[in-house]
Amino acid sequence: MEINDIKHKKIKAWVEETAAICRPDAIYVCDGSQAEYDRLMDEMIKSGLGTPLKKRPSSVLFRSDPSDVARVEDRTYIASAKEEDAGPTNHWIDPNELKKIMSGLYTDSMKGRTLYVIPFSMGPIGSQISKNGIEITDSAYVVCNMHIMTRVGTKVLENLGEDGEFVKCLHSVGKPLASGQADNGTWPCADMEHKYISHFPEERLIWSYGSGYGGNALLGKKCFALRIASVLARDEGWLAEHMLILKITNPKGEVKYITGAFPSACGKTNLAMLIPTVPGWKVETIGDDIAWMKFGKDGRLYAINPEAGFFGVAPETSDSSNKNAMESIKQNTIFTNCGLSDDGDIWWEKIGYLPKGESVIDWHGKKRPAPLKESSPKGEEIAHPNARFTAPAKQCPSIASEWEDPAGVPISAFLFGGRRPSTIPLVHQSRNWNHGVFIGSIIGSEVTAAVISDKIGQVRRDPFAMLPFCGYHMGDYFKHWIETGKKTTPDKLPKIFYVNWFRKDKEGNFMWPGYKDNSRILAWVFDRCNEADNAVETEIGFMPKPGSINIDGLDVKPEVLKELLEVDREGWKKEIQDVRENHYPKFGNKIPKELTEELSALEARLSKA
Ligand code: GTP
Ligand code: SPV
Ligand code: MN
Repeated sequence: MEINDIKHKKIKAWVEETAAICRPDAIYVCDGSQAEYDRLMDEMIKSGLGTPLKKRPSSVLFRSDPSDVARVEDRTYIASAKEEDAGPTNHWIDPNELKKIMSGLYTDSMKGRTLYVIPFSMGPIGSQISKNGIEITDSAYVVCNMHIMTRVGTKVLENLGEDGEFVKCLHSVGKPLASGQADNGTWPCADMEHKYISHFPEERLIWSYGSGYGGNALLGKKCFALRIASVLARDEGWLAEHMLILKITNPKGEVKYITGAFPSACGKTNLAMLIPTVPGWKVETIGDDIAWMKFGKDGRLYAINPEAGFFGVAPETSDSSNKNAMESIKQNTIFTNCGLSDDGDIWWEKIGYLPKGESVIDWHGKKRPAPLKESSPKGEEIAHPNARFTAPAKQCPSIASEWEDPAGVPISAFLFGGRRPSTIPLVHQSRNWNHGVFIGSIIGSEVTAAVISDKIGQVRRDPFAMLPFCGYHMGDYFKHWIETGKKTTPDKLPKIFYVNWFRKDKEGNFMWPGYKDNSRILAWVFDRCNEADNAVETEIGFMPKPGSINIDGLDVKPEVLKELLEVDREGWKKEIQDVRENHYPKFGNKIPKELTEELSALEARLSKA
C-alpha cells in the first residue's frame, strides 16, 4: 500500500513529517499479507542477511551484529516531563533535550532504505483491552518479526478508522546508506553510544534508534506493551505486566488461569508451555511474556495476551525441556543468532542432540568443527546465549482455544519469581493481597543474557519482573498495585505466590528439576485457590503441608525436598535487612506505607520464631 491509502489524517501527517526528516528512498505501508511477508523475506535472503533453512519450511536464520544481541538497559530512557515521574530505577533525560539529540540522529537516517509503516494491534482486534500502534521502521527484519509478534496490516487501519487512537512508535536502525552502498548481508545498526530506546510517556510516544534486535526494535513488545502501557494502565485503572498466562485443568476437568511474572530468561515461556508430569493435569498456553488485565463486571481480573507470537530464548530449548516450543518452531519461524549445521538446520546449546555433519557456523558466522558436547564454554557458544526464535503463537500445540478471546480469561493466581540460588523456598503463598504486593516488590534475580550488562549472574532486585519495563516511578507503581487490591472483594482477587525453581546446592547444581516438574507446584497452587487443606502457616506465608506436593516419580532426595520447602530464617533476616537498607530507600517517600508495614510485620514474625 502507499501513503495515500491511509485515510487516518494524523497517521498520514506523522508519516509525512517523519519521512521529511529521515529521508528514506521509498515509503511502503504494510498490508499484513503473507505475500508481503514472503516478498520481504526473499529480499533479505537475496541480500545475504537471512539464510533459509533447508530443514524447516519457510524459516530463516539471521545473524545480528555482535554489539546488537539483546536489550540495552543502559541506553533505555523514560523521558517524562518531570524527572521525578521516571523514578530512581529508570534513566531519565529531559524530553526536549533527548528529542534534540535524537532528531539529529534521525536526520537522513533512512537514506538508501525503505520506510515501512506497520499498523499493528496489541491484542485481538476489537477487544476492549487491545490497543493500536503504528511503527515506522527502516528494517524489513522488524516488519517480518512484527508480522509474527502482533496483528498487522489493513485490518488494523480499518479498525483505526479516520481518527482512532494509536501509539506512535518510530524506529531506525541508524545506518543510512550512501548512494550505491548496500548492507551486503551485514546487520545494520549504530554504535552503542548512539543507541537510544526512548519513551515519552505523556505523549504515548516511542523513539528507538540504532538497534535492530528484539525488544529494542519490535516496539509493540517491551516499549509499548509494558513501558507505555504501564503508564496507561496506571491512568486508566488496569495492569500491564511482564507475565505469562497459562490455563490449567485438574483431573476433574476444572479450569483455572494463572499468570507468572519472572524476569527475562527466567522461565516464562517454559512454564506457559509445560507438559505436566503430574498425571491427569493439563496445561495450555495463553501467553508467554506479557499480560494486560482489566476488571470484568463480575469483579474479577481478566487477562489478554497482547502478542500474537513468541520471541523465545533458544538455548536449552529441547524436546525434553519444552516440547511444545520445539513443535512451534518447525516452520514459519525466524531464528536470530542460532548456529547453523551442515544439513541446513539451526542448532544451539542443549537442543537435545549434536549437530549433523562435520562443521557448524556459529552466531558470528564463523565455520567451526561440529561440537562433541551439547554445551560450550562461556563466551564460546555456537548460539548466542540470548539467541531467539520468533514463532506464531497459533503454531503451538498447547495454545488454548480461548487464547484470542477478546474478553480475556479470569485470573485465579499470580506467581512471582526469579533466579535465586539461596534463601527463597520452592513455593510460598502470601497471607493476603498487600503481603503479595510486598513479595512482588522485593523479588530479585540473577541477571541473564537477555540484557547487555556486565552484571550477568549477579542478583539484583527486579520488582514484579518490571525493573526494566516500568514506564514511571516504581514507588507509584507499587501504590497502583495496592490500590488495585481495593477495587474488588478479596475473594475475587488473584491469590499471590512466590516461586523459585533455581535454588542451588553447594556444588552449584540446581536442587529442583524444574521445567515439567514445576507442574507439581502448579497443582498445589491450583488447590490453594480452592482453599484446599494443603498448607501450613509459617512466618513468611503459607507453605505446602508435608505430603501435599505430588512427588510420585520425582527424582529428588527427601532431604533436598525438605530444604527446598523450609523457611531459611537466617537468609530471610538478611533479605529483610537488604530490603530495608538498600532496596526500599531508593523509592524515598513514594514507598507505600502498606509495604513498609508488611516488611516490619515479617521481621516481627521471624524474630518471634
Ligand atoms: P524472556 O523471553 O526473556 O522474558 O524469558 P522467559 O522468562 O520466557 O524465559 P524462558 O522460559 O525462555 O527460559 C529462559 C531460560 O531458563 C532457558 O534457557 C530455559 O531452559 C531456562 N529455564 C526455564 N525454566 C527452567 C526451570 O524450571 N529450571 C531451570 N533450571 N531452568 C529453566
Ligand atoms: C525480555 O528480555 O524479557 C524479552 C526479550 O522478552 S525482548 O523482547 O528483547 O525484550
Ligand atoms: Mn520477557
